[in-house]
Amino acid sequence: MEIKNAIVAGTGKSGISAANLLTKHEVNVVLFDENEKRDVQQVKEKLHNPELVDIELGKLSDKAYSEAELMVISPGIPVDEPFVDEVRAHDIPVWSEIELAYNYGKGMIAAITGTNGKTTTTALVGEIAKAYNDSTIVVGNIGIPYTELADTTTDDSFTVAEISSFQLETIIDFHPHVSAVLNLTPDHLNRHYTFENYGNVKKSIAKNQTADDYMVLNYDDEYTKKMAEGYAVKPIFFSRKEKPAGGVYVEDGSIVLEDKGEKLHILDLKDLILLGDHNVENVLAACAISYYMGIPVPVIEKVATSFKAVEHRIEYVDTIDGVDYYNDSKGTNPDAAIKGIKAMVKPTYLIGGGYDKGSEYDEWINAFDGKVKELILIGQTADKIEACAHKLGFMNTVKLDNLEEAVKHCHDKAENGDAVLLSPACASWGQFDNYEQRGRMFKEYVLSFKE
Ligand code: UMA
Repeated sequence: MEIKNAIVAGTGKSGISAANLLTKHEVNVVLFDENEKRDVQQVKEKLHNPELVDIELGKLSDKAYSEAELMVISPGIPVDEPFVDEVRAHDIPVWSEIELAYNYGKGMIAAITGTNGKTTTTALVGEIAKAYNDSTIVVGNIGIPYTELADTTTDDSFTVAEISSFQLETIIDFHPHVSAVLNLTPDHLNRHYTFENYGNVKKSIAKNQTADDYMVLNYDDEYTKKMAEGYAVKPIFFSRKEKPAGGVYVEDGSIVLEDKGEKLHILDLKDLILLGDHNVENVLAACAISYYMGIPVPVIEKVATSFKAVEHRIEYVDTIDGVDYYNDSKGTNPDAAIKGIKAMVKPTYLIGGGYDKGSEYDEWINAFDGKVKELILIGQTADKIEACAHKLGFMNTVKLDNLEEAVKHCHDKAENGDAVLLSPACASWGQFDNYEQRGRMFKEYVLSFKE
């Protein structure tokens, strides 16, 4: 790139990585954050070439506006912030951090978006890709900024990127070989204002794709089904319910993929460790994405059938004395916890409760569907959830002091063929720093019964 001066907006992960990538290529950077209280020293410590970076807080200087040839924007910054308008008024192009990375990256890109399941699908495709190609990076919304690793790729590399709607808003030439939109339900409407805008932003993941590229779409979702319309890209549909021609779907308990009139058997659903219909959809999408990246079917089958959930999301921990233990500490609200209990197929001891965010628990308890043998409650919300359960006629509840006691109780009571699920429907605060710590402690307590 022939750029000498750039603004990077945001001093979070994306902004720091973008500034490091630019300064590595000798671009002078004004690293800007609207938060005047940002700790400058802390930011500086993360910069690889601090001598090429001026940090500006609160407002951008006139010098920055007059000298910059480009602004790279972090995903958390709304594109209608007044300073972004001002930057545009100075004819300075605004690029997503993804766009910047794309300009330095090489090789084949798979870009995955959607409202739910992005992280699991990206992680699974990432594992499949790594098993086939050592030179694979897994980046984006999943947690490692694309700009952090883009420069390490070669023509033979695979980039597997989880891309959020925030990151898509300001892409220009970003062009994945395989894109995917997993599903679409209303989310982030405070930022995109309408569901239609949100859908259009998601759809734009394919705007630069050509007839040589693929767009993997959920056939069971009325919105994603139509997303390739008006684009040159070849749509590849996946479906859990139907058998779209030329797509990837479930037939007789297996995932099959149709290609050039031939039906390829990819894997048997019974061999998956991942649980739940939503995960079958994620695996269907991952099979399609990997296949169209050119990865052989046996590699896809081997990795997909040994893939465990992303940590803390209905994550299989172990089987002890015939009892399966699952950690769904990420189930921090009733909606997420409903997915957790729906995924269970065995009689389940369910551990719930935690910090009170003012949620209602009726729908969660109604989703138990006869599978919950006992609901073990801990934390601030224990009384509230118990009252709700009793009101709805679910009486098998027990309140305990903490997670350790809850796990011990389950271990004592559960019998061969049962499952134990931590899926609290509440935040962890009060007893833990965050859901990660809660999930790790759960696993530790479970595994202590192994000996
Ligand atoms: N800031 C401003 N003005 C604003 C808003 C923010 O100056 O109006 C500044 C803040 O003061 C802060 C910085 O911008 O210093 C933060 O930037 P950021 O919010 O973009 O955070 P990053 O640390 O760069 O993390 C981002 C993604 N965050 C968001 O999209 C909100 C991370 O996704 C992503 O993992 C990371 O880049 C690497 O690519 C997180 C997320 O919550 C997980 N994503 C949403 C989701 O999954 O639903 C989309």
